Amino acid sequence: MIVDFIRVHLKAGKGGGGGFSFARYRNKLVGNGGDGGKGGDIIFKVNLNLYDLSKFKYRRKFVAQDGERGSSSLKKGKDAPPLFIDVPLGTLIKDTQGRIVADLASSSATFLAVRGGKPGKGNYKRKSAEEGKEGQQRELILDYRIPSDIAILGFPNVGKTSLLNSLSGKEFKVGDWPFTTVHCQWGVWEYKFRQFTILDTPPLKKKLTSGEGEDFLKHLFRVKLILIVTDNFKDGKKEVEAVRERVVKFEPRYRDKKFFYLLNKIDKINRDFKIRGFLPISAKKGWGIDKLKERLYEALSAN
Ligand SMILES: Nc1nc2c(ncn2[C@@H]2O[C@H](COP(=O)(O)OP(=O)(O)OP(=O)(O)O)[C@@H](O)[C@H]2O)c(=O)[nH]1
Ligand SMILES: [Mg+2]
Repeated sequence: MIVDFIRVHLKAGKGGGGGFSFARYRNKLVGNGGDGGKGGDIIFKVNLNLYDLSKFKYRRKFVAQDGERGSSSLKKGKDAPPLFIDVPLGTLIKDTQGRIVADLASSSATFLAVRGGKPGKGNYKRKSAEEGKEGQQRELILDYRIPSDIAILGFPNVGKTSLLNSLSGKEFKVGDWPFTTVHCQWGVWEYKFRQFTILDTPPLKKKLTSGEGEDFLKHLFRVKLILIVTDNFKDGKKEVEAVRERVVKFEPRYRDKKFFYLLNKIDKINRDFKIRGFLPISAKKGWGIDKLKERLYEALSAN
């Protein structure tokens, strides 16, 4: 199971205190303490080898190093190094009110979350040395949204995972019973020298009881194209529209995504089966898959 939501507590480093020391100069004691070093910042950065937030189950509190104290002969304390926290590509960083403060959606994205404290001045040219300032503290929420180009959605047992397998050449578990897939899983589809990520989702329930959530729909956030699959030859249109409605109800902004409707299992009827508004396929036999690939490629290549 992927961990996709976690709260972390951050504390940046305190600034180093100013040095307090004296040197004798023309028979007088003169202050010569150097300034302190800056406290360490905490910065989030993307690590492409991470695929969820499970590492944060073991550590949620992060404290950056304090700056070094200044010392005699005007020697400045060392600045503390920043503490980098690696997160998977696709992590949203939110404040505790749920507002997005950063979206780490590219491999080079970083986010300076808390700043280290300012250092104190040493006691040269002043009577005493200053203390360094405390570093910022902050609670943040990490909300991972799988970076994927395409998502496959539908009611139970319609052949979503079979389609993922057919496109990606993988062998995720397929079963002739509902709710075979219990968590989101993804594969890579390579076509014409490009790579696309495809997300397979757990099935939507035909009827939701009140209070029941389908939180995995949050992973459609980054998806450009949604494939709604049905195997209902009679009422397929109604079914895919019910799925679409559920998606848009979950997040009204999903309305702007591209939707394709797929009628699967046409091998149960015949190879040339056609129905308006649907791409007919057989994920099992590979029928219609080449045409589907071409349509997906076109849709993803257009802006
Ligand atoms: N005849 C036929 N059977 C198919 C086809 N695609 C999938 N199936 C079968 O339908 C059943 C369900 O397939 P899955 O791919 O697990 O369906 P799913 O939508 O991922 O199921 P859940 O994860 O439980 O929602 C399996 O027995 C598959 O072998 C197809 O094109 N033709
Ligand atoms: Mg499945």
